[in-house]
Amino acid sequence: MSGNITFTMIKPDAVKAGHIGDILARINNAGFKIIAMKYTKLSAEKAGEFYAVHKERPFYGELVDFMSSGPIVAAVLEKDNAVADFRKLIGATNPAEAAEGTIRALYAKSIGENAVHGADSDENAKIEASFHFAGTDMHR
Ligand code: 3AN
Repeated sequence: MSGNITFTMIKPDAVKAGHIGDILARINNAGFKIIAMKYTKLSAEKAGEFYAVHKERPFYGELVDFMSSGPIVAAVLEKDNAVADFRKLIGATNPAEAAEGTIRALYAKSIGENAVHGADSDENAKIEASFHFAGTDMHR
């Protein structure tokens, strides 16, 4: 394997606003290789399962409703230092705090509807990638 992987989703707000192409271009230009990708929609049940770690947080219900409100793009990305570099590319969770030029600064509306997801550790990247993709769907 030539690098680490991370897992991303382009969230319903950014899909609805027509930003799929722009966001994928930024991901490619930052040196990430797409090794799996699909246009899909999460059921409330699947969204709840994906975000189960946040079950006790006050925004869990809102997060599940939002993430199942419309189609998303799910993808697995490969690059050296993928997890940290991708979180740098997307910027802080709250777009008001996201550095200039980051994907969230450019495309996110709010802390809840924040355009993209990025895995927060190598371990979670693997878990999240296999939540959405079979090993045979990943192509290096
Ligand atoms: P990140 O996605 O930057 O890792 P987390 O793991 O703290 O951020 O939160 C996961 C997701 O939960 C965020 N992407 C965001 O959509 C949502 N979220 C986080 N904090 C809030 C909040 N205060 N209100 C509403 N939604 C939130």
